[in-house]
Amino acid sequence: MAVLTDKTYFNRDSADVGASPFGIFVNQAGYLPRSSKIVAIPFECDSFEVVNEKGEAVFGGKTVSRGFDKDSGDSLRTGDFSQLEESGRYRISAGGKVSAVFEISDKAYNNPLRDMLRAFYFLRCGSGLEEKHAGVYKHAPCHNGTAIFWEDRSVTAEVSGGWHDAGDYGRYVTAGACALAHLFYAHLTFPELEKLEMNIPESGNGTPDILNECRWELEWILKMQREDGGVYHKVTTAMHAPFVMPEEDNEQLWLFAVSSMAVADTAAICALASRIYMPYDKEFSERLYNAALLSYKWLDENPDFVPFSNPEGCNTGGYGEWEDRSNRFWAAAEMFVLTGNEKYHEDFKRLFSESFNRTGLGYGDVGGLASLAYLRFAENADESLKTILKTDFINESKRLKAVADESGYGVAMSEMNYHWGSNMDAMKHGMIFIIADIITGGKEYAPYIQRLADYLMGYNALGISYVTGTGEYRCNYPHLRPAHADGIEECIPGMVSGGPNRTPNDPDAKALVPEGTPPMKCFADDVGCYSLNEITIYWNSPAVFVFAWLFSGLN
Ligand code: 9MR
Ligand code: ZN
Repeated sequence: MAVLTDKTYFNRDSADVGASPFGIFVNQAGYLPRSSKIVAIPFECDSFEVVNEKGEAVFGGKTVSRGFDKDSGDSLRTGDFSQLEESGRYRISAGGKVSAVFEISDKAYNNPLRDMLRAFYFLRCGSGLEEKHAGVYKHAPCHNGTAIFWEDRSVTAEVSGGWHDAGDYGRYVTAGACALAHLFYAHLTFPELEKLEMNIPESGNGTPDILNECRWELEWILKMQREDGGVYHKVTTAMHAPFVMPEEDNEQLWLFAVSSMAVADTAAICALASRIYMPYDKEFSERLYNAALLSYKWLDENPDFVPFSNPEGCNTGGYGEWEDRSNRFWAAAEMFVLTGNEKYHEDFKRLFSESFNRTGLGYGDVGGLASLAYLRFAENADESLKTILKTDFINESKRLKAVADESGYGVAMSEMNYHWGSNMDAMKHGMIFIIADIITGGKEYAPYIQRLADYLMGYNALGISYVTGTGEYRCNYPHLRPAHADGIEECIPGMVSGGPNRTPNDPDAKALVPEGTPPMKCFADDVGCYSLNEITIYWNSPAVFVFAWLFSGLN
């Protein structure tokens, strides 16, 4: 389990899965001096101490009983050490147990955030990774062969580039657009991010590195667009590759059918990107603008939902959706913001009350991205619609706050959030709180955002940091092909694991997680468990957004 024990894919010891060597749980990435700081103690104990590196107790406090916490299955106590603001490295000790080491520092989140952004670089497809940027994780170019259209084998295209989606080597347009949107809105919301130098091939070219990295994905999305504005839903091999390095996955690449989600998301992300890259590269911005127009034209000409599901003979990711209204809503919003053209405004208004979630921020539920665009960046917006959208985010935040207040850990996660990719929900909830605070100009949700960030980094029922490379006790065996195939014990850093899933969906997870395990503990740091411990670009991206908020010191 994690990096502290000797466990590999082929030498699995189920007995230690989930067992932290620490009995007390904190955010192992650490805390900013002035942030709210809470420790979780899952046993009876009245008081706790914070101990510095010399072993001196520098702070003491009483614990508070949180009663029985049903999501963790523990009788829980918490201790508040927010008043300790002095920079340093500490552990917490209580009842004869200790926590992992953590730091209090103005820079606590710099490295974790940089790692989570650099994770996208490590997922780059096509170019290969050079040692000067990737260090020991360097690898040769991959997936550069010509792709054939599954439905008409006389059609071929060169679609190299982009990011590997996840633990697999597929590249999927809607997933990519969602991750890009989180990163772009982080860039627009937290200008401090520009200061993060990422050591990627483009570093130092005058464009912020976050935008340099995003361009790698955008250039690929542009290649996925056909001349008629239609966009292939994905490019993958027919079947998932075995656990080999990307350059060893040499099976034929296939382009799969156009879906209206992929087209709408392309229009939306290209419109958003067009205005973002304008100050840095006018020519690129214009290409994006034209691509957005072209895909929007396709949407106009194809008003019906064009779903996607895998054809027979293909088992890679589906990313099917039940509707495309939220995608079209997002496209209309971004096009209106970009152009100010009333045509798009009319489309936005027409879609406004269709049945989808106007605060959704996931790959299959992008209405919240549209709302964000309209609320924050539309000129000549309709004030009454803005009021409704503000209320949507505020109401959702109130609902999530109530959920957090019910939870022993104070995290805005309810039982139903512990599904495949639960850490995305945790980070999306953080985004909702941040957006609510921004639009109201308040700081009401700061402690709730902090708690979710804490949760990701070790303040949880397993005491594990779900981010590779961060924390003394952390995920190290995610379901990520190169991380296994490279033979290097320490995982590529900055990868956000999917997290606990109360209904494990893969055979290894079913074998490792006993039935009846409380939701927050339905996890194993095991490379086989793709429904617990995979990584994806769109789980990293909302984490970047939340940690960018912390990094910017807005808490
Ligand atoms: O993230 C997706 C999750 O919400 C779904 O429940 C799951 C099953 O359909 O698929 C996940 O997406 C996977 C994708 O299909 C292929 N690449 C890896 C993704 C993460 O597991
Ligand atoms: Zn590749």
